Amino acid sequence: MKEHKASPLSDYIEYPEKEMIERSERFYADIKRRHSIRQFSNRSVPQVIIENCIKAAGTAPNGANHQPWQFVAIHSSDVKKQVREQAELHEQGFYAGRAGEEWLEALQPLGTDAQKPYLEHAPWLIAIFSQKKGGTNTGDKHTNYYVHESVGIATGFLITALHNAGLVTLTHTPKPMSFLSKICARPDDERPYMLLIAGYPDENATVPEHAKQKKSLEEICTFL
Ligand code: IYR
Repeated sequence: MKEHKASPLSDYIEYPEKEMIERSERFYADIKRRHSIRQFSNRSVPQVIIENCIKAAGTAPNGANHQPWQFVAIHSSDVKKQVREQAELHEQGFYAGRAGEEWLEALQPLGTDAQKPYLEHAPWLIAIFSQKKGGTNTGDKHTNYYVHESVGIATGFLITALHNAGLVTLTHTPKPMSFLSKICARPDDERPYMLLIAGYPDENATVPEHAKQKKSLEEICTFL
């Protein structure tokens, strides 16, 4: 490697192989219980939990460590109402035909429609923005690299962290999402990436049978 400033890896933990197997099994058993939920309770969730989960997301690997993301955690009822109104407006067009027949057919087993009451009822919406320009220091205006990959991984960390904390989530990607930039007052060089809904499940929450159908290891993985 070329010369660069570095410090020793001091927080790595090596587990005995048996424990590694157990840990990998336990993690799989736990993450298997994560489901996208569309029926949320309006029970409140302390902000510190959301803060900790976003801090976890902020540790994701990313291009040149520019951390090309911004998380807007929305708790305000007024802002949530605006998001719901705008999202439903766009979704109405989507479900009325913009999606096209094939897409609507693919969504049929999920039971989704243009109504998004959870955007108002869930305690937290987290709007995730990607930054084309930036740098390791806030305010930098350098080029960012692998922005989509970086923000995607951070979003995965966030979903996992929220699940680990005991909350449920829904990834929502209304199309177009530009209204989120306006509502969240984000600058032009940031793009809305995804909207996460987070909270407790409604006591009658359901999981579509379709969503439980996971491909087997043999189907998703090849060992060479
Ligand atoms: N954004 C729409 C449609 C939708 C699209 C996909 I792909 C999904 O997996 C689920 C929904 C909506 O939220 O209803």
